[in-house]
Amino acid sequence: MSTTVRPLVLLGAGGHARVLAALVRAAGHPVLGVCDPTLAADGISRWSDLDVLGDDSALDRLPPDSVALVLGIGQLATGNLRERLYSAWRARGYDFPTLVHPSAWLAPGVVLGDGVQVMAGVVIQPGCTIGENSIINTRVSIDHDCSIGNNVHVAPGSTLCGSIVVEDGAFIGAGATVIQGLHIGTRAMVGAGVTLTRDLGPRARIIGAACHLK
Ligand code: JB2
Repeated sequence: MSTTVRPLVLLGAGGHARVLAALVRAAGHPVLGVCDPTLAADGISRWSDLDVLGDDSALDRLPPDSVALVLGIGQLATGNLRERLYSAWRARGYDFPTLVHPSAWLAPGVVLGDGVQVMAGVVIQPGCTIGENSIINTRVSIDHDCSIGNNVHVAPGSTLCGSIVVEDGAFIGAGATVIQGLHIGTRAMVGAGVTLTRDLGPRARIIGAACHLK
């Protein structure tokens, strides 16, 4: 888990970034500003009470030893922009500190990878591990001994009962419930509101409340 005293630069200025702007403010982290190509193209200089630094080329003036980055682009069931930007900026030497909202409760010993974002109201119970660049979104509950991979998004209000394995790039939709002991494969998707009662293979998708994958 990386921590930092360097000022933060937020990448992106959409819905996910707005939640993160509130998180870093609540946690008291210093923020230099936001990089966003759309705001830059529109000539907008302030967003969410932050200075707009420009598009991502503004980082040419801000080397990795002077700032750390916050990835303000979310991850939905499709698309991999978040994952691509994380890898690209890491390769250029930038850190993405772990961010935890002050209202989240994490049991002692929970392990968070670099760039993990834990939003308001989250509970993570003992024995859990969360991989790099994953989003544990608002009011998620992750019970004991779960292993969450890299680049996973657990969307708002979902519940993971204990001893679940979620592989890299998987997406758990808003309000889903996953019963204990299941395995969710790489880049699999659990739709919003689904109650999952069996394993899900790699890239498998399940949509609709309380249904099963054939
Ligand atoms: O290369 C880029 C880039 N490409 C798009 N660099 C930077 N720094 N920013 C980039 N963007 C910006 O990402 C767009 O200009 C836009 O401001 C933002 C995407 O905003 P949007 O609201 O479309 O998506 P989001 O990822 O913030 O939020 C979605 O995912 C969240 C998890 C929404 O659906 C939310 O409701 C959801 N909670």
